[in-house]
Amino acid sequence: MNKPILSLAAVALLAASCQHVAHDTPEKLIQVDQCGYRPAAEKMALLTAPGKSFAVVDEQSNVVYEGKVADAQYWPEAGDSVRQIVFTDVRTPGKYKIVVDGSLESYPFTIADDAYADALRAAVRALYYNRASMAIDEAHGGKWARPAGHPDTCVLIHKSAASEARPEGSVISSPGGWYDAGDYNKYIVNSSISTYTLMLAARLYPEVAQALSVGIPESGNGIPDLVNETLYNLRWMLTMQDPNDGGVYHKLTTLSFEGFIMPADCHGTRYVVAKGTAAALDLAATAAFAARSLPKVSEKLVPLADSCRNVALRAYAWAEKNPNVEFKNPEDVSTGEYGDSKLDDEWLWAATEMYLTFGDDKYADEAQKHKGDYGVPAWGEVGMLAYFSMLAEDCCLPSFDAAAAVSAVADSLLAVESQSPVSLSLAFYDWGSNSSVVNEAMTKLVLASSCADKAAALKASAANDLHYIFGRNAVGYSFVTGVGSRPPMNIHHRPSSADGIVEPVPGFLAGGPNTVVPDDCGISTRSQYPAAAYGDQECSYSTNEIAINWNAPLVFALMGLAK
Ligand code: 9MR
Repeated sequence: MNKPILSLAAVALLAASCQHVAHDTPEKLIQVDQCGYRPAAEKMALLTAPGKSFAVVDEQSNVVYEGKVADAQYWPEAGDSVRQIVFTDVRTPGKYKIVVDGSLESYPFTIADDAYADALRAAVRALYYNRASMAIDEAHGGKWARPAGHPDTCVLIHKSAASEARPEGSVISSPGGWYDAGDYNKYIVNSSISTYTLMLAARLYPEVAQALSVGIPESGNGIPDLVNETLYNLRWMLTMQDPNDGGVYHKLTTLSFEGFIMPADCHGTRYVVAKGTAAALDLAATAAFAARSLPKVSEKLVPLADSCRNVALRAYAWAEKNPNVEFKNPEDVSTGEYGDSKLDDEWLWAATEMYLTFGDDKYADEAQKHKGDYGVPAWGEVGMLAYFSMLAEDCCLPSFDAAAAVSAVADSLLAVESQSPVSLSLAFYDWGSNSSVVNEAMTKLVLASSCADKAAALKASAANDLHYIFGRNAVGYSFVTGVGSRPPMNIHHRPSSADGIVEPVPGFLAGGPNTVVPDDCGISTRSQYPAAAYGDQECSYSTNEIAINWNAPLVFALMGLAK
């Protein structure tokens, strides 16, 4: 049985042998959360080599705890055997390592109340670094400062988006917003879930948002930085509505992806491309949520909230007239598609937000038509967001039971986790699998904030999601740039590639392991096991890109677990 050892003297022999072993890719052998653990939390690391006993050692090489390594269990998704190292009883804040059998040493980790504070700040700052149309100055960007690119004040109407009032080739202005990902384009569908997720975090965790100082140009203006950063994207989103008919362009993009050059060096013509129902509904939902949330943040935001009300009403009305306009890339456009042929979830989300903001029964009736079982959120799976908003408003649409809907999903996640040898609720490694992990955390945390008797278990499970993200995974990486001892160094992100700086722009969550495109770097050298199929290579757009909709739920999870 594991037992704490109080104030043991330094074990010189142990420390000496640790040094001997430390360099031999310990990350492959002991997988620990390289960011940290909160003092009262459950604490576990994984050992992928044989081992019998372990010690937790502080910075002075004092052994503070000793225990037995658990029996090996097979982790099918990783094709490997893992042994749990449980050290929950170590609660004293400090910096530690785990040493197995006196000869294997883990990366250092902290135990601290604010174990995730730096990661949270970095994850929000990453969005700032991805701002289009403005320079990142040195005062706020440090060594990642760069000149402005993509002013987007002269954007052409693509032929797929032409209308009588705005014929093909006419010019509109649509500046600002975040670059979507490692590419420089801006997509409404993906922006919507990202923006909503961050606004919901500010709404559910106001104290955390208030205390979070991010160091962006707007800092100190009386509005929480998280909201300031989010508004940079929201304001752009509003410009994607055609004021003539309320329709919403699906994306703002070059015809094909730009090269790996800096924003200021990009001069390709930018277009807004085809209006679509998913874009209209997603913008309506996001704007409706903003309309009722922003005035609660600050009176200064009332005018913006009013604009959001108008945009939401008109976008939703356009969708009512055009209920099934599916977006597909036009022949001459090859950038990200974010295509979706199943819009029940978008209807449910939009109708719910509209009802919660405007109170008109017609929206509740529409939501009723799209009631269903929706899973963990993703850019093309937004039904769950309707239930999140019902919970956040502490009210329900007639005949909806949001708590039951979210509980059903959360319970199934907890069931998967309880059977997992690595305490992980992720069952499927899709493109952006790391975002599935943090969206699972978000689902658990939203429920935790409205369901007191399940809160502890849900938060413990969400903490396991973060432990996975920060190193307790099959490849031993902390998946967030700049965080931990072994973060990704070669993300698929144009500025990180072209800026001549060794370290990538910090705070970005890499997409994570999957087997969807095994050959994006040529002949695959990646594992055939999904949980291990990750490559820290710039060419690996399917495992090592970054994206705003992946950082947003990371921010949410870090905020939800901050207290
Ligand atoms: O995140 C998207 C993923 O779910 C899709 O499977 C993939 C292929 O369509 O596209 C991903 O989104 C990319 C987008 O299309 C363009 N910008 C980069 C995004 C992240 O890779």
